Amino acid sequence: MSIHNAYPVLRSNGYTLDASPERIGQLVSSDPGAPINALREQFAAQGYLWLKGLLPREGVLRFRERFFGALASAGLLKDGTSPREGIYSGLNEDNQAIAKTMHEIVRWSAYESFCLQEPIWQFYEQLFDGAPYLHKRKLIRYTKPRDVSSTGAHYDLIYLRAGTDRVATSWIPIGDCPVEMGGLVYLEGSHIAGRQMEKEFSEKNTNLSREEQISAYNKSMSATGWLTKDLPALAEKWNSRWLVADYEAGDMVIHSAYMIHAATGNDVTDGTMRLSTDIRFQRVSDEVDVRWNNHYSMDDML
Ligand SMILES: O=C(O)CCC(=O)C(=O)O
Repeated sequence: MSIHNAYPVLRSNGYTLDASPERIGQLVSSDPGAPINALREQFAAQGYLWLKGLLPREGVLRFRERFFGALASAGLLKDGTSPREGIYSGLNEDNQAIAKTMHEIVRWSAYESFCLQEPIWQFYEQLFDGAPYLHKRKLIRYTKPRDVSSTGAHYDLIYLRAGTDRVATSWIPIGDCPVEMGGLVYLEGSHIAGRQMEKEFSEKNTNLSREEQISAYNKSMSATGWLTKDLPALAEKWNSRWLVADYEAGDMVIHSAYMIHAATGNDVTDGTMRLSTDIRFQRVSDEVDVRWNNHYSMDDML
């Protein structure tokens, strides 16, 4: 469904987003070919940039095909469908086999080179006006239709407190991701709130050990590090709107380390799975949070 006329009902972890115009809106898109100074200013003002069509679409779809192809033997895909479609089988997939393959996928050269394709690092080189560094810990996620759990509201610095705060996250849809498929949603203007919250956390945490201060799970945080799962209440609290988008393969959206974001559930009816990766860049000359110097693993506590 297009969001230009009406928003579909959007849910996140059992909460339904308020669809009033005061609480929901549309992400503003940017032309990746615009002058870099204009993009820098827009990034500083919005806390995000939705770079339409930065990547060659066919390459993104080929990577989708490779990803789901690797998980086909674990029973994830519907019989008779192609990995490029990524249609969920709806059967009991082999979760152990999936975990093993996911562990391998984050180490694939093909994945690394997807994340480091030229338009991405060249964009960051311009944005940062210096050599970019990609964190080794990279996340790739698929979401099945009707899965109730989705990413709760947070800003990324919660998990990255031991390095520079000049980190930018790239969230890349690997396939088309219309609003109802549950892509990333941003709380409008929340990079200001995120900065304020982080300041309050660090003031509260001065008496903690260094290890606790940098932990996303210290006593000032929730069990998951998320600010909340209740997206409607957060929008009320900050009198803001959740910004949503019909993402397409080839797009890349980036956000600052303070920008509050979350995901909504995948509510499509044709079984298509959402696939995306989220990866983090910074200037190579800035301090790196060493906890991100390893590949993702389920027990890395980040
Ligand atoms: O894809 C998701 O569900 C969450 C991604 C995320 O939190 C991020 O890009 O920082």
